[in-house]
Amino acid sequence: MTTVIVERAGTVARITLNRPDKLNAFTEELHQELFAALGEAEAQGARAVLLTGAGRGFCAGQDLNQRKPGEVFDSTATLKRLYNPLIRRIRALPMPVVCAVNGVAAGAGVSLALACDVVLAARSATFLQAFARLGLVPDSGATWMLPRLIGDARARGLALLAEKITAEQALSWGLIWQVHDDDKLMAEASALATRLGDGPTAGYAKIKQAFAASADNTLDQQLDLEAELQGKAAQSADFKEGVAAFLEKRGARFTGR
Ligand code: T3D
Repeated sequence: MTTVIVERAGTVARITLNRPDKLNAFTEELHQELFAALGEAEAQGARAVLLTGAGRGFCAGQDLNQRKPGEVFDSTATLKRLYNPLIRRIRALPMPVVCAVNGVAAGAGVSLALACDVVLAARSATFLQAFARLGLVPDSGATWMLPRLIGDARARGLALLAEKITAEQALSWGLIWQVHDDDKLMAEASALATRLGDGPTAGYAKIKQAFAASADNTLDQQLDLEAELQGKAAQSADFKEGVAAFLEKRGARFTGR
């Protein structure tokens, strides 16, 4: 792989987008390699994924060198073939996915970050719904995720005005989980990913399943789903360990099963 770096640290698969000179903008190759890296992480039993970008940017969305005026391309086909499967793949991963937004995230780069479960950002990072600057529509899930995370008014403002917001603003609006000083971001993100990677993996998968379903469910349906998932979680080795650790006043040693 050249546009993506995959490293394993204990239970965590760290995936770094690696086109720093172009702020890690998406090419076909980067799409293919990122998709493959996520599959590899799951196949090799990683219990958490940490996604970040090399250099000063996180991801600047579609590489616009491949959208030059006069060139033939089909954006609907590209979204259906590359972007949408990527967002679905991340959402469907059973293990927690931590995103460390190390610099600017623009266009589908924002959607990529927001598809992850826990998003941390460097204090200097920015978020830009760049689409309207180009006459495009926010994509890769942006029009679904943004109103749910920050409300309709802010989502529409970001999409229509295409103004950059800072990491602090993203945090105060509820778009992301935490902001860290630039030089601390990766240490904080790695520690968080390791904590999740050493956690009750099967239980986390059920938590993700419950949240995924909640967007379309009524409260009644969600109550039923929670009861069903809890029944399974309560049969797990990790629940037994969690209770034993509590009663013995020690830290739990989860195996993920
Ligand atoms: O057809 C379809 O596939 C539809 C799907 C669309 C999905 C999308 O994501 S559409 C949105 C595409 N992205 C953008 O519109 C963002 C474009 N980039 C920017 O607006 C700015 O670069 C940033 C705000 C992200 C960062 O600005 P700044 O000043 O910090 O950096 P810069 O100087 O503009 O960029 C640094 C380099 O990265 C520069 O290359 P150079 O001149 O040094 O060789 C720049 O051209 C390159 N770069 C940044 N973004 C892209 C890019 N190259 C290609 N594509 C990019 N998206």
